[in-house]
Amino acid sequence: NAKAAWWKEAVVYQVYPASFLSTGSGSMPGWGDIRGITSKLDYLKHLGVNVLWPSPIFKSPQVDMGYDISDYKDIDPRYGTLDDVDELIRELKKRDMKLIMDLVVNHTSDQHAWFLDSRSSKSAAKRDWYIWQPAKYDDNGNRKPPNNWGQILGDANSAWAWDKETQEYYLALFTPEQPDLNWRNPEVRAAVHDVLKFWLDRGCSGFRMDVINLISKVDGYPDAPIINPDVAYQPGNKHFANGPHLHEYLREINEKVLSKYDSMTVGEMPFVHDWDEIIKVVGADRHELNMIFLFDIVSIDDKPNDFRMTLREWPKKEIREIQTMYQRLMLDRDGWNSLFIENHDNPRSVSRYTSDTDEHRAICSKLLCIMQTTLAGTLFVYQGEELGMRNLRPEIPPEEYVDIESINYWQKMKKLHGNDPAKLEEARKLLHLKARDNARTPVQWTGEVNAGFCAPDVKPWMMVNTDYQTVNAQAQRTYNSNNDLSVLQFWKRGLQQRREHGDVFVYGDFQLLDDQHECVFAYKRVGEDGEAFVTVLNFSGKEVSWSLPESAKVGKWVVSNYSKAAPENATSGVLKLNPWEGLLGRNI
Ligand code: TEU
Repeated sequence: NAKAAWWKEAVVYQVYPASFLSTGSGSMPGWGDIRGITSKLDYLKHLGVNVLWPSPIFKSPQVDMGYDISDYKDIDPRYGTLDDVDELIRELKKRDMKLIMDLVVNHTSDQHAWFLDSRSSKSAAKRDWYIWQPAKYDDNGNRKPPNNWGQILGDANSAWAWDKETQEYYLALFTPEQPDLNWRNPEVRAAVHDVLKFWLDRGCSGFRMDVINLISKVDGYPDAPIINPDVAYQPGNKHFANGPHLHEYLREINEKVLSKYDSMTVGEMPFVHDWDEIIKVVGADRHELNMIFLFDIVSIDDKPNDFRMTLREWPKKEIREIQTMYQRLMLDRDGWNSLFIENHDNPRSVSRYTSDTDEHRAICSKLLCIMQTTLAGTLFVYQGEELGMRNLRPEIPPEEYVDIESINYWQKMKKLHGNDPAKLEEARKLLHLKARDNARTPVQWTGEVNAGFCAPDVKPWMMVNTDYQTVNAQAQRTYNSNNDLSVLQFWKRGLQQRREHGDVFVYGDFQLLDDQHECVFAYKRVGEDGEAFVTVLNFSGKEVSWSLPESAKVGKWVVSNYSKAAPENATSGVLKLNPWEGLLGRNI
């Protein structure tokens, strides 16, 4: 296969280090650490993972859980030391696994030495490393920020923060503690290249690049269109997502650094839906990035063009429509894409796209597993997804949420709707459904106190989900109580199948079998040598009848989320699908 590459076949596992496993080797009790990750490499290897991506472990004040970095070349003591990372890399290599680092270079922490210098005076050497603008004034002489862009992680506020000392605003799209770097300055770009080299030379094999499409802002900082008239500040996306110099900066990174190493890159790319623009970044001949994270699926329940803490009803068939677009992007336009439905910024997939009731949680986690392991793209699994971990239970009071976005949202809602219990209740429900906290609870390893995440007498940095006694890795080591595969075993088998039939599942053609049905997503994958599989997924809690088309006759069903044995469904004609049933069969 001429188009084969290790990073296309890779199964990447995202670790959220604070919540993965705490061995007590870091400086903070109840906080996950690097040695905790190293100690679980055999677990990951057996699962079928070959690339590890930890969310940022660099030195950080942790205002946004490490997405605010104060030193790119050192490790936060809460996680351990550089020596621990070297050991992690050695242990990964022993197992033929790779490490990619989370590179956050749209912004730094306000405690980074670069920013401390930049804010020290208007004539500081690094003043121009960040984005400084003078204030504006209204008719009454009141000071105003340069424009109406809203802060992404606290949409009541301005994206511009006022610096009293030097009497100017600096741009900080996420929180005031995360000032945006000025990529127009070649010194900034050289400093970033140097960071990449540092980690590649240390043995890491690439990068996940945080909001990499926001690094080039339009000149003049025009106001954003008014989406929500109730608030002063608006989403400014269109003025900084895929801005004027993005491609130039990405090619420069490639030419000066990445092209000299055998590495992989995955860029986070929110707010972009224009396929011509997307292919410019991931087209095989473009030399920009290997792949990106697109946001259509993980923002399926956001109001269009609005902030993430909004909610809309969405028809089930949209999953099919988006996945089909993504598949076509790769096959028809020679691009490549990532395949993910969970990460640390989103609620759990089983809760969000399917049903997480005790009755359906395992079935639905397996349904999603069948989808993820049989589509084209580089597959990303988020910690706990392989266990069918679900959202926090709805009765948890908002005051217990710890993420900065959740805290900002809840404070804003209390201010806006403090006297309106109905509206406040609506906001509480939204928080429960959308909070990033849902994905950040400690991994549930066992049914013991603290779910085996940290010692029983230590308080974990954030609450453990209350369902840990039933949902945990130990309970899923073998068959579950019905003598059926556990979610974990099901994932293991799914990943093994994907590996064994990579020509079909990673590289093969994708043929959608029905573009009309309200909730069935069915497709055929065909390898170069003609080997083919049929996937049928019922994305609804109802029984559904669905006819297999002539082109998709099945010789044998090989996987069902309802039974361990070969499923008894019909292999041609009308299929009866159970609620949330997923099937995989060999095509004849
Ligand atoms: O996220 C960027 C991003 O656009 C979203 O996923 C974001 O969290 C969401 O829109 C908030 O409403 C990345 C990181 O993954 C996230 O954890 C960081 O907070 C953010 O960048 C800033 O570095």
